[in-house]
Amino acid sequence: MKAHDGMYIGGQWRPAAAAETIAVVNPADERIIAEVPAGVEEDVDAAVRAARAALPGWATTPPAARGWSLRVLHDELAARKEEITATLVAELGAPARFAAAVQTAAPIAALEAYAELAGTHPFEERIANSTVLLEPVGVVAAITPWNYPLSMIVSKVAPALAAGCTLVLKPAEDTPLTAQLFAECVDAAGLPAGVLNVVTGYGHAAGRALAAHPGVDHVSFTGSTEVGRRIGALAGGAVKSVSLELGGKSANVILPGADLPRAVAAGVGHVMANSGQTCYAWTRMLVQEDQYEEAVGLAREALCEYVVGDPAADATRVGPVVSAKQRERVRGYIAQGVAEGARLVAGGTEAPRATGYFVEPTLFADVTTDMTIAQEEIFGPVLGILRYEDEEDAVRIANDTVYGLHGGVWAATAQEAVAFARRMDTGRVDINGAAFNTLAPFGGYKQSGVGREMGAYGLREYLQTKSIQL
Ligand code: TXE
Repeated sequence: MKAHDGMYIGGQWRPAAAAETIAVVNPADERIIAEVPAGVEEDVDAAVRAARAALPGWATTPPAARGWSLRVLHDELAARKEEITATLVAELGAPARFAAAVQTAAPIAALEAYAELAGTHPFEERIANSTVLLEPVGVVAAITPWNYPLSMIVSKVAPALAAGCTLVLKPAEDTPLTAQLFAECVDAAGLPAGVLNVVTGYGHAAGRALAAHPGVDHVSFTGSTEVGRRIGALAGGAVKSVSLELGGKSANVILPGADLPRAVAAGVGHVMANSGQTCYAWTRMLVQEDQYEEAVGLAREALCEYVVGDPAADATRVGPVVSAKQRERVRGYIAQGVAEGARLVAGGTEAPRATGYFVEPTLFADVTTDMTIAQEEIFGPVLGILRYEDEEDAVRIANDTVYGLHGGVWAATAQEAVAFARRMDTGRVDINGAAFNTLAPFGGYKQSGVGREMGAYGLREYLQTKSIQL
């Protein structure tokens, strides 16, 4: 696959400072498809300088004009959507249909929404004798993960640019090609040099150097809670602001009276999407004990639809996980689930294909909150079903993890479901399969993170507040 051997800095592809490269592997066949440069401190420093140099001009560009630039960027991405999808299939192993609809079309639509928001968001308000100005926070470090490469880039770059910030993006080492394509689109859209810079590289080198760089004013990170904690500490020490979107262990609570077959099927689909590599996936399904075995049977049936296969094939619903490291991690959790006494209803540790990082879609019943698989993020196609006695018990179980990113509630009436949702310690809840709203705030309670993404709340992360008294 086509890849750049340099970094996109100051509106140009510049030679990387070091010779080391990172091999990009297609997780479906384990073949190396490209090499990208492994960025070092020198690359990061050059990128931060370019972002700083571009900041005064971009910050003072009228918001509507920034929105117009984002719209041009949107058009560039939309014109290359097939290429983006093919790249996502190749470097992530995302099934083609899912890659087109969810991994490509959805973030391109989100970008358009941000273009609109740049022109309409109030960057100034009056409070009694004060004028309150919302000003760009400055140079942003965006560190993104591999599971939704374009979505994660858009969810940081678009609001930051709309707010008037400039950025350095460090994409995940597993999926750098989508980020390079994104930089090409930024370039083609004619955005001012330096407003977006891309440094590919490893987290422990380029990522760490970027998060620690004194020329960065705000760090926006999505990834593991472990790394998020480190970045939070670094940012705190330097008194710079930070947004952290971390792991999840979300509960899908099915209350008696809900449409059980629909709720179970949707719950299974939520976890199997993107081969289970979704931070907000409903990985714990909670079912009342009287309906428990029926739900387990329905889930087993629903799982049959999630056939593992070549991600490039149209019919494939579950592709490989992103890397050998992730496959071993997921298999380790499955083995631990069995060892701790959960009932393996479907799937397991056996590889469904000889080549590629595939994991069998797996279903556990008799999962209890003390088990590792009920507490830790597995990040693979693995669903656990837990039993509850009554509503109090369901609330207790739903809230019994260190995470609080998302959740689902299914009930006979929306009113009943909303009453339950109010008691959940989580940042976002979908009732009875409600549609995903890209304008609604997304982010975590507890150890799922700090700050919000999406819509006006996402934009707010990149603004700082000044009040002028008259
Ligand atoms: O994440 P990392 P990994 C979870 C999920 C997964 C686990 C491990 O449970 O199984 O994390 O995945 C960069 N300073 N999520 O190892 O390491 C790294 O280069 C600065 C949930 O891939 O957190 C990449 O760009 N940056 C999650 C990004 O951080 C560093 C999505 C994420 O990588 C760094 C992905 C450092 N010291 C994984 N170390 C979600 N919330 O959606 C790494 N990075």
